[in-house]
Order: sequence, then C-alpha cells, then structure tokens
Amino acid sequence: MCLDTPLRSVPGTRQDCSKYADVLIHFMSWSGTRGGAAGINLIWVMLSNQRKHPLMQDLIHPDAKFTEETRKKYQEQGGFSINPLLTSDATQKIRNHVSGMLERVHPAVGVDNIIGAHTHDPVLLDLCAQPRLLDIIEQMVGPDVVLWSSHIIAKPPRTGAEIPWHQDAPYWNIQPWIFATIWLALDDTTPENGPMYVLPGSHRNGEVKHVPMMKKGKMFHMQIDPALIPEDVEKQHHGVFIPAGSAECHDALLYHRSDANISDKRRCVMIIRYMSAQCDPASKQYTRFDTNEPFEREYYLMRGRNTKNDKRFKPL
Ligand SMILES: O=C(O)CCC(=O)C(=O)O
Repeated sequence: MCLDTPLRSVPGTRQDCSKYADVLIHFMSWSGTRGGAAGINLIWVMLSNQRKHPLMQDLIHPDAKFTEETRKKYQEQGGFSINPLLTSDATQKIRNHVSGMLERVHPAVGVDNIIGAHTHDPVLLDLCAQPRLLDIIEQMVGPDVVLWSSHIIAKPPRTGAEIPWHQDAPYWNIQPWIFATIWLALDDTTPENGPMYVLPGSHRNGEVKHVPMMKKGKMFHMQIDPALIPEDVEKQHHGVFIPAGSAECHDALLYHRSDANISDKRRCVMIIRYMSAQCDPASKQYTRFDTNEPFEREYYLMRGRNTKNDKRFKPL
C-alpha cells in the first residue's frame, strides 16, 4: 500500500475534492455559468470548513489504545508503552521515509538533531495528525491538542551519543506543563543500540535540580544533579526495548537517559511532542534538516479549540 493512496475518503483530501468537482460540473451544466460561479463559492465555503491538510492513510494499529490500565500506569509510573503503535505497513513506510531523510541531512544539523521536520514534511505531519494517535494524546493533555515539536534522533552504529539523566519539562520554555510525548521507535531498540532508560515513578518528585554537563552535548547541556540519582538506579530503571513501530510515552518530569550505540545496528526514533492549547510557549528557532536554514517553531492546533485564541496556533 502506498502512502499517497487514500484508504478512505477523508474530508479535505483529493478524493473528497474530486467529489466536489463532480457536483460542480453537474451544477454548471444544469444552471449555466452564473450558477457555476455561485457553485464555486459554495464549494469554497464547504472546503474551507474541512481539514486543509490531506490525511492520506490510517497509520495507527487497531490495538493502539489508551485504556484505564494505561492511565493508571501513566499516573503511577510516569510512562507506558504502546506496542505496536503503527501498523507494520506504516512502520515500514515511515521508516523508509525517515531513512531517505537521513541521507539528506545537512552536516551542521546531524542525524541526531532533526527538530521540527514535520513543519516542512507532509508525511511526518500526517503521522503527527493521525486521529487515533490524537485520541491517545487527548487522554493526556485534554481535548485541545497542539503539536509543538518533533525530534528525530538517529544513533548510527557505534557512534550514537549517550544522553544523561534528565527531565524534559525544565528544558522547555512552555507553561503550564501539560504535555504528552510519544517516543516512536523506527528501529528495534535493544540493550546494545543506544536504548532509552526511564526511572519509573520519578515524575512524582516534581522538578528536580539540574546541573550543567561537564561534557557539553549539542542537544543536552544539563543533567539531573547526580546526587539525586538513587545509588541502586540500575536495579530500579527500566530499559525501553521495543520493536520498530512501537512507542513509549513519558511524563515530562520522568527521569530518563539513553546509552551510546555500541552495536552494528542503527537506532532511530522520532519523538513527537504535544501540549494543551492552554499552554503559552516561547518562540524558538530551529534549523532545517536538509539546508541548515533557520525557521521559527510552528504550532498546529490538531484538535479541539484554541481556548486562549493564540494567534500562533495554526489550524491544520
Ligand atoms: O532517544 C533518546 O536517546 C533520548 C531521548 C530523550 O532523552 C529526550 O528526547 O528527551
């Protein structure tokens, strides 16, 4: 199945537009040109009320759901896995698509630091806009859902970097903290290829002290004060070893880290970040993964209402 083959008629898609074009042709032949002009207006109004972005295909696995058990796990442990999140067909398609992008990454950006690519890549934006993914996100941030970031981190064989223990929220200049993070594996994550580790329940500590890192990374410049990491952390932590197409969701205050890739296999993930429309984000510049040109972070109102009428939140 091809990503640009619609599975079903989704309002606002090409399939849907051709339905409107048929209506217009019939209307024009029935009423003449003046009627046709009125018809064009009518169709324009109908289309402007529809989704503007062409949703191409349902990528989400039928079993991917947020249940009461999921909610309990999210509240108590600060994270949960969705295994699988994508259908196997979608996993292959998105994986191939991202692999193609990795070949075009500008050296100054780096394959571990592709931020905000969904803003200029319709396939990735479609992934972030999947209605059944948003059903899951809604359970974490409420009905008014804004997509604010995506981050592709590929750790090539034997070179990927280690990321220290940190919480996400203190890195982001966004208030209040009503977030949902989807860490989507595009390769199988194994103990050897630079997996992520989480410390279950640590989100209940609230925001903790971070200190500057001795060795400054490109993306991560601070880490949780090592004195706050339990001595027996290796007994308590949980390795996120999941197959490609599965995802892990974690609270923005959950302690997590990841290993360097010591294997001969790539580890690539796409992290998708949403927030409630109640949040007030600060502006931020990213650089395009393929040209290294700067662009402003964009915000898409994916679902629900723009409760504070924030002009930065674009309808999709
Ligand atoms: O994927 C990884 O290696 C770690 C990701 C992470 O720590 C983060 O996005 O906050």
